[in-house]
Amino acid sequence: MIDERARFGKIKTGKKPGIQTKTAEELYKSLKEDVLTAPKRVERRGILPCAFGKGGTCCRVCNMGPCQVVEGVEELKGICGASAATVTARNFARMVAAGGSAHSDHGRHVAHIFYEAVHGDVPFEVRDKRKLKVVAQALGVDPNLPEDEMLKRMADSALSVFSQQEGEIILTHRAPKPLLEKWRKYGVVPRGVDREVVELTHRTTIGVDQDYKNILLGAARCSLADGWGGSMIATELQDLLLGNPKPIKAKVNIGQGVLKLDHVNVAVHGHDPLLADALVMASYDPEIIASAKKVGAKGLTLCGVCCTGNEILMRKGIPVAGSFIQQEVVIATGALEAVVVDIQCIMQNIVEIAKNFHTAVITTNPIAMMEGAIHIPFDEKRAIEVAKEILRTAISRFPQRNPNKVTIPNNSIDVVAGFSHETIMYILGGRFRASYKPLNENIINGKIRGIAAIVGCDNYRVDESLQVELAKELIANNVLVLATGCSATRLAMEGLLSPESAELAGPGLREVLEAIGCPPVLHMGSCVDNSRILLAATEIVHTGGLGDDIYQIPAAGCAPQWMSEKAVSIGMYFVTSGVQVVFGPSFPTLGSKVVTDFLFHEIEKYFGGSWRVAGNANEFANIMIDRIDEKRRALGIDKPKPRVLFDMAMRRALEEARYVPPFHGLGCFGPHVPYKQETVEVSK
Ligand code: BF8
Repeated sequence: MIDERARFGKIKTGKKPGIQTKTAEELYKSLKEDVLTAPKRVERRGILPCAFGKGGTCCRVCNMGPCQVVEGVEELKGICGASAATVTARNFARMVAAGGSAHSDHGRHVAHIFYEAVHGDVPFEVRDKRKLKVVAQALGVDPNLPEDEMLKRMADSALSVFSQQEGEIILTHRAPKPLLEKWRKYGVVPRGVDREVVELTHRTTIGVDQDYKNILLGAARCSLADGWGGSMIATELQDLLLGNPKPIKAKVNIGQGVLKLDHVNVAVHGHDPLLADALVMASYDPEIIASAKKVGAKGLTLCGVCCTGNEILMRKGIPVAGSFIQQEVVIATGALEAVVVDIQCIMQNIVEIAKNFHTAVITTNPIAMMEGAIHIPFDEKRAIEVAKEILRTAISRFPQRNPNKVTIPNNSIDVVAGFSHETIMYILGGRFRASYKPLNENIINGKIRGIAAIVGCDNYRVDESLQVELAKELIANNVLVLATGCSATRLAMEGLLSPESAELAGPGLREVLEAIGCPPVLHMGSCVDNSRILLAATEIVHTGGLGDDIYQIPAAGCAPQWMSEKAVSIGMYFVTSGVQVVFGPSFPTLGSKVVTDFLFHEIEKYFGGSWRVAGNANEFANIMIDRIDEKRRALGIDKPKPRVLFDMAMRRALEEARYVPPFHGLGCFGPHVPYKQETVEVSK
């Protein structure tokens, strides 16, 4: 049995599955005993999910099954003779296809709006002119064309990437040359994501591709169409339309100021920042503010949940009330007039929770509707009008709010978010020599041991302190942490996104961070924004001194609480781009040693990256720091650094001492002026 499987056997799914932060425990109490919440459902179902489903060996692609397959037992192959390796590879590939399609359908939507914006059909315009030429070049458009012409060609190019039938999608040419050559050698340079997803879904149906390696290489190709295609287009065009994030001070977690007792409170939840942006614009409208006042409120307050939250936090400084596992508890405050949802990660149960209060659940996308919700379709041509209609619906609920049912704990915390890959250049290089050179230099001289990305979801079945313990252990060992998605929100709630938490860093990292007033965990955005990390890694390679390919950088990535198929696609495009990715506490192919061996070991010979699984913070940290050290050795920059070993007492101390730092501003950046509720109040 391979080591990872042995380790999996010992993995616990969490000390107290379903029990979350004090905020959540407190707020769930406001619900009647018989209301079923997600944590209660975890408790009532028991801890362990089906082992066949979990390990990837349940085949349900035809109606002779479902077949539960056991590796190495001839009688327990599928009825059709499918081996555990084939079944597991198929299931894994289908997760990649589904996850990649979610990011990329989002990206296509953004590309459509970009197209309409440059043709003057929607009330959005290109706000980030500085980035424009870079993205034009990346899309194969001459940046010296007159701006109008350039924009139109960019819009055509971006849209055509999705449906490209043959040849290499142009954005893959941003990757370091040696990496692109490897992709070419193994035939995984992607065509458009539409083709890759359809092909991968086809080849994993009954009786098509039955060679597990071939299926997994197909998954690699599909994942690249997401990371270097659909997701990258989403990020780049959102930056052009909404502005490239820069460090911004804001609040995270449920608390006064995030939700306001005397305001109409509206949460935006999902992944589409364009809808959220329209809501922000509409919230300034004097007519909307007057309507709120008419029903007895002092104003209107917006907050975010999940990745929509991350997007508006990064660009507007609008607070994030919660991550994925807090979507129910935000409603359980009783203080929300509406939760406005778009696509992805919206739990059906929120409608049931909302029924206990006056809260309206408003769906906005025709592909993501919910029984029991109000549907107000977001037509981007009438973006502001629709946004106002949504806000008016929320306002109309305010008089129904029951003050006795409202609990707003005071748990919000100040954070600094908004670290795009371009911003990192300015932060580390300073305004006058914007470059990754200082970052590379500090990695080479050993002050920064390496870089770790903590990305992806949180999960009701996993002890939520895992990410936090891991981040603290990494930064104590001089590893700079990049975070996206709900992981970033979780780390934010623990104070790790403040410059003052540099105190928790090892001496080398701390010295670098304190010189520039930078937090030890850099919030790089939502899940599609993991493409920023690909570009940051590429920039590090191009800057020099750390090898000529991504796999050589002293870096590792992880998703310690992954739950969505999107995380599998993200992990796969990082592995195929040369990064070691650690998932936990489970991995979806552990039912097949053959497939797991390929993904954990053999694939490294192809692309330089590989998968791992870990069960607790210490295992994650060990794997990631070992990888970083191995890369330092290979580069010949492995000056010995004492390793801080965390014993149980230190771990307990970390858990007990929730770090709530004072906030002193943003070092060299000074406070960036955030959009906030204050703005709403000003326009009385
Ligand atoms: O795309 S991190 S729970 S919200 S899937 Fe979902 Fe996971 Fe959160 Fe954003 Ni990403």
